Amino acid sequence: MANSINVLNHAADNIRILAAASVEKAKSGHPGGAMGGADFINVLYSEYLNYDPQNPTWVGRDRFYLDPGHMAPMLYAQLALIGKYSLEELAQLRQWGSPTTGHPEFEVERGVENTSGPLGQGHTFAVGAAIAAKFLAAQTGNPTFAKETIYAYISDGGVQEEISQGAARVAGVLGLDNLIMFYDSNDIQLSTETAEVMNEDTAAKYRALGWEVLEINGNDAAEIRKAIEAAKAVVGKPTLIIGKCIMGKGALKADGSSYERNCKTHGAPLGGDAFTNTVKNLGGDPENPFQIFDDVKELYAKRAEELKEICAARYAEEAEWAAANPEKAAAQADWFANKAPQIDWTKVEQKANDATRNASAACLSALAEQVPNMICASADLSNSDKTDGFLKKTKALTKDDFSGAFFQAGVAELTMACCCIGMALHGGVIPACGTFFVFSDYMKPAVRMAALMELPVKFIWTHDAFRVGEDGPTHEPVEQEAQIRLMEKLKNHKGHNSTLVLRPADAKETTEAWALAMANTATPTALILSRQNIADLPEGNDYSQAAKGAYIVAGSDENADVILVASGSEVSTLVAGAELLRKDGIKCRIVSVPSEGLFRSQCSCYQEEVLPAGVKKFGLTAGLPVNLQGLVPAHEGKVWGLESFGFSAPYKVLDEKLGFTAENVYNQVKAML
Ligand SMILES: Cc1ncc(C[n+]2csc(CCOP(=O)(O)OP(=O)(O)O)c2C)c(N)n1
Ligand SMILES: [Mg+2]
Repeated sequence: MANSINVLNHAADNIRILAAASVEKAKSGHPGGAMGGADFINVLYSEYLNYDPQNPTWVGRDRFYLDPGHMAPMLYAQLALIGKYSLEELAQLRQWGSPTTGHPEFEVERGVENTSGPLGQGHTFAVGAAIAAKFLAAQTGNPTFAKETIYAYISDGGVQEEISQGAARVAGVLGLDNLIMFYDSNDIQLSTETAEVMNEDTAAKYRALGWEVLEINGNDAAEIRKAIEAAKAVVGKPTLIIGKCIMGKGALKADGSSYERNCKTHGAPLGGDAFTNTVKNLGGDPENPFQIFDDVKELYAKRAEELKEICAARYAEEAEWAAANPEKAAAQADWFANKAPQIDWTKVEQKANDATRNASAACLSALAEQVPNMICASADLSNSDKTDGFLKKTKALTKDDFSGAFFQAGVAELTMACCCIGMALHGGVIPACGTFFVFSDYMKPAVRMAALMELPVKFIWTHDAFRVGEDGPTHEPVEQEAQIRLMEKLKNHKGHNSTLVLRPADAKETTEAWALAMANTATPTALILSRQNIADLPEGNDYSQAAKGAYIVAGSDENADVILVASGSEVSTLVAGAELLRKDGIKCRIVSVPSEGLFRSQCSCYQEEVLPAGVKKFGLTAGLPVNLQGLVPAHEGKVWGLESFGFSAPYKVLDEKLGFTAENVYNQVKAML
């Protein structure tokens, strides 16, 4: 029997009270939006969201992504109603050591699939999760994935963020009918009313992008219910439910007048008498606001019973599928356990003196054949960033066919990165995405989130230096490597480098880099690859040492007079420079450093062995000199790098003009010794 609207309204008021009370207690946070959205989240959790309270990581669960992470008090209050957070924990909102942090990232065990601090990314993660569910349904045949619904919650800020264009385009073009997004359209944002900055017809915009759009009163439980029913029945399109919501619903000021629709409730406690009046108005006890009403307990106890039946039926279907497909079921279990896939790298054959982007294509080709749960994406550059190595062995995901494994993201780097993060959040999928290195700038906010959340997304960045040449300075990365290497220096909460950044020196080292990337299930990995061909490192080079982050290249001299240090294509320039130096009797050691972060994670004895203190050093980098200054201290030598933006010219001319030649290595080292 359907729940009475009175009980649903009472439960929504309960959420409003708990959200406002936790912000009040914390003396910090965002009550207004949370109070307005309470009706939607309550109808969703009490009647529609399918999850297993006893098994929060159930692979086939529905998922709820909250784009406006500032509304976390609403989510925590809702999760308290289903027993995932205690009332004491709500009272500890935003405090040191408390699980009720501001803008929580993800905590699946406690029911938080994700909330986004940076507005706009969160609902794009949901798009990625919806892609993952469709892909897994096609790959495994497990009927559970086809029954999964991804719910996203977006607010005015998320709609205004540019990424919403990319997210909506992708969801529309792929016909993600497993995605239902609720837009909390409350006409208010942080510092203004929404009308001051936005006069678009949002419904028409989403319709034009291929969405079903429903417009309702977002504080009316019956309308919310009807809209979710209608959305679930839509085939071939994602659905946007635009709910007109009242910011701070039920809030009263200290003088008893309405405190609804007021920007001030966006990001500050209601405060003193306003809080007291509001709680009373909502039927709570201002002295003791952290309570769950008895009828609300009953509502959720009833839902828990329903969920037992729903889950039992779904588990039975899954078991039947697993019995008929034991190998796929075993593989699926490994995928969701985030196990590194077994890969036969001997299948990868590298051509001599190849560009590392081509070497990456050879690796991707093997991965497409050997890793069935990998999705590779490109932002419309697959033939340049060489993710086409993967594409050639599979096909693109399309609206009617998710049996491929290539995601054509269109020219939308941030959207692509966030979709990949969403796939990783969903679980079961290993996402990778490629574009030009200079456009990593468009992706940085997502890389940061992947790093913070410890998600093993692979970022493939090619055209790694000024050797893009004729395309000119806009296309030539200079400071990008320094930027991304900061993420190697930044530790995650487990104490590990938050991102693994690898810039391999030649084709064979690229295979090692990809092997490290695929073995790294703990953090994102960035691969920085060359456009131009690179001479192979000397015969006999032990590439397995790349796993140590830096190592002595084959052919280095004993008792070196100078140590030459670089990553990527500059290593081969050092090798050529060393040939000239040796003619003068100068003994050279060459060190390839695909990852300083990884090298700094080795024991100090190894670091000292490779780069002993007191020996002269020369570093060569096509990026900012800071890339190598941690390895080449000023008192021991110098770093030759780029000090300015690049220039437009054929790359061989640029090499000459900018000093990336064997002759310049010779001259610089001679001047130093
Ligand atoms: C990328 C990004 N920019 C800015 C902010 C800061 N911020 C948080 S909420 C908000 C306003 C959001 O308004 P809306 O989404 O309508 O939420 P409401 O006020 O309705 O709760 C802003 C600017 C942010 N979290 N993320
Ligand atoms: Mg708003």
